[in-house]
Amino acid sequence: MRIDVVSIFPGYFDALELSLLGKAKQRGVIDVRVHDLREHAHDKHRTVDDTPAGGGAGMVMKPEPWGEALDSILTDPETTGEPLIIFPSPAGEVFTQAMAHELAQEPHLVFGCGRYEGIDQRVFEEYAERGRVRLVSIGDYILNGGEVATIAMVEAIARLVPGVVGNPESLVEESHESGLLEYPSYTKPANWRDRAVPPVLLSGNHAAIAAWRQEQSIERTRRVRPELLPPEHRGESRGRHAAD
Ligand code: 6GU
Repeated sequence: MRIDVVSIFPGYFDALELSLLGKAKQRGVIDVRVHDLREHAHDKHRTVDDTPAGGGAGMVMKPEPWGEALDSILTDPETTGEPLIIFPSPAGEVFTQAMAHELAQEPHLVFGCGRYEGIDQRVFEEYAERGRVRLVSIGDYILNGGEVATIAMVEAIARLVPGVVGNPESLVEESHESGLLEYPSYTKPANWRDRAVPPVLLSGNHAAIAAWRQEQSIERTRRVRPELLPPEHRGESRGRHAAD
């Protein structure tokens, strides 16, 4: 999978060199290319923003650097097919695990990270007319720009690309994959500061362990995220646990 990122802060994406994603990059499973938007601003100060048309607070990103940056990716001889362009935006559709799976099927994603009060609307219109564009939010809160949202989305998407996560089984039992939150995990020692690992997990009874985990997932989801459960399963919680 190829991923291009356009940003005025390319340094944010140094984080993608670390851990599993960094190794996947080294192995060539994912090909991440980060572009500095300012390379496409040609005045003395490399200006990428200007005052909003119609007045008001803040600054808006100018369309010309965006047009040049995105065109250079789209016309790159190594770009084949039609990349999906994602603009992280608190005004977009909400990113979910289902969307991560959908986007992990794409051979080429382009993330356009806006800052300030956003990007001139004509940029979205231009690329939506010429290809595929989605505005995507990572949740109902405001970040200063699309960079951190892009890192979150790239991590969620890339770990679903075959060959990025070493043991694909570790992908299936996680929160949100089943529609439920994940059950609690324990390791050794069997007792730590007078706290015991639940005995069923040491019983060797695999059916009983699976049943306990399922029950823990449902109960945790009911307590913490009841809206994830079908309405008929949203009954009274048995009370909030200290660690939730
Ligand atoms: Cl994608 N961008 C910004 N600036 N803030 C956000 C967001 C995105 N998603 C949630 N908050």
